[in-house]
Amino acid sequence: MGTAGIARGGPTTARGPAVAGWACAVGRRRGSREPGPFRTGVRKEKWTFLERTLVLVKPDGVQRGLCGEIVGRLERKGLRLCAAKLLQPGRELAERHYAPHRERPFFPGLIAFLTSGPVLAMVWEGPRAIEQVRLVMGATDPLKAAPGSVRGELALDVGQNLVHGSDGPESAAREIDLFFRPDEIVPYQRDLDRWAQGAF
Ligand code: RTP
Ligand code: MG
Repeated sequence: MGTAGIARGGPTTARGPAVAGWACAVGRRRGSREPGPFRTGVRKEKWTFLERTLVLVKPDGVQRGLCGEIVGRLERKGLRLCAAKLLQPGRELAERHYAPHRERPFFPGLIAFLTSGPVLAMVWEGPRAIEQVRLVMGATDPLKAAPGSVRGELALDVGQNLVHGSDGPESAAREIDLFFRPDEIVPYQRDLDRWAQGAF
């Protein structure tokens, strides 16, 4: 199974793969040895799942010195960084990563751009991390992105829009597997997760 979920095997939840370490530690279902779902909030009404998502600071973001800005925004959001590496994607990796867009007219330019310089590849995790990251990134076209988002505030061009985030559980699993081996993803907990991730 993909590493968007449990790094070393385990069940897949309805929202995609659950992340074993934190879910087990914080909210295993009473009497069950299965990780997650766990309850969030003191009223214990809402069930949610930790997700993992692939984030790339694209070549324009690295060249513009915006890695720290983008990492900082995701950290301040409360998400947890669990893998990171700087690499220059080759054509094969870039084409596999953006394979769903293979037939689109912008595909050749997209591949040329993604292979043009180093990217910072990361895995971030947290409750509904896939959507949370997309919110921090903003819409694909910077003209349509919310003003406070990365793209809305820092980008001008739809092609050079600084950052990539997986768009769903299946793509997250696929993309994390493309960029990271399972043993490169580091499960750990922070005390602040209790305060930032709704698991108090
Ligand atoms: P990403 O995959 O990079 O996170 O971006 P996204 O989900 O917001 O947008 P997506 O539809 O997946 O498109 C992937 C990337 O292709 C470039 N693009 N160019 N010229 C165009 O009309 C066009 N449309 C998309 C963008 O760089 C976009 O991020
Ligand atoms: Mg996309």
